[in-house]
Amino acid sequence: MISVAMITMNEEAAVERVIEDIRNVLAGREYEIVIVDSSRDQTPEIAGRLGARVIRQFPPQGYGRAMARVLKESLGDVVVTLDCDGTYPAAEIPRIADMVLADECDLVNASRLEHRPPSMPWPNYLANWLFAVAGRLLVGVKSTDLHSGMRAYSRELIERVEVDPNGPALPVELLLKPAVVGFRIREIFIPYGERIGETTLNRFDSTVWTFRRILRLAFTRMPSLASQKLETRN
Ligand SMILES: Nc1nc2c(ncn2[C@@H]2O[C@H](COP(=O)(O)OP(=O)(O)OP(=O)(O)O)[C@@H](O)[C@H]2O)c(=O)[nH]1
Ligand SMILES: [Mg+2]
Repeated sequence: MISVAMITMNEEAAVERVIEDIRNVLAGREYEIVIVDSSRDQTPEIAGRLGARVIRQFPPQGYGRAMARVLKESLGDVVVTLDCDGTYPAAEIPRIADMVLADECDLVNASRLEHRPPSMPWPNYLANWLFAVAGRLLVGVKSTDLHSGMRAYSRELIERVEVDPNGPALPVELLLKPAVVGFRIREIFIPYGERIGETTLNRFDSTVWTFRRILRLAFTRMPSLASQKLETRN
């Protein structure tokens, strides 16, 4: 089964379109849509009416705690995440889910940064570029987009990799940490659209936390997946 996992905070202008796109593209497949919602508006009611399983997290506890929760609540063999704001192409969900289901890899990162998307302001683009270079030089992971919100994760990865849900920039850790311990990462390029509704991104906090997470991974020794598996067998 495919889980499509989203977190939402006041996305009532976008949620209906996003869920309908997901339902259309996954028609005929076995799937669930799981949402952790921290909205004050009608987002949870609309999502529930359209068949999503909605878990309320209120008052809001931040992106990281909501994302960590929705990953834990998802039941699928593969879990696909995307923002609920119309920026990510639902049409790519089957492709990245199938890459994991076919065991081609454990994580697919859908990168927005083959070129600068017109919808991404220059400062964000340059910051993302800098983060990618830092990830490459400091952690040794070759990715063009550490902050993509569109990923497919295998069930095994979600169950084995522990992340720190406190603070912004969790997508950075959700990509780099699995790579460091030895999970197989693949990257594809996707188009990135204009956002419907208001952003929650705080550029300053996000930048500080991106580097904090990169440096933590660069300077902490982590047991590899192979040795962890050996330990569980012994
Ligand atoms: N449940 C919950 N969802 C959140 C919280 N903060 C953000 N979100 C959701 O997380 C997703 C990503 O947030 P965005 O505001 O799109 O941030 P972004 O993608 O970095 O910024 P944009 O490029 O402007 O889209 C959206 O679906 C938000 O509704 C939170 O504290 N709780
Ligand atoms: Mg977004």
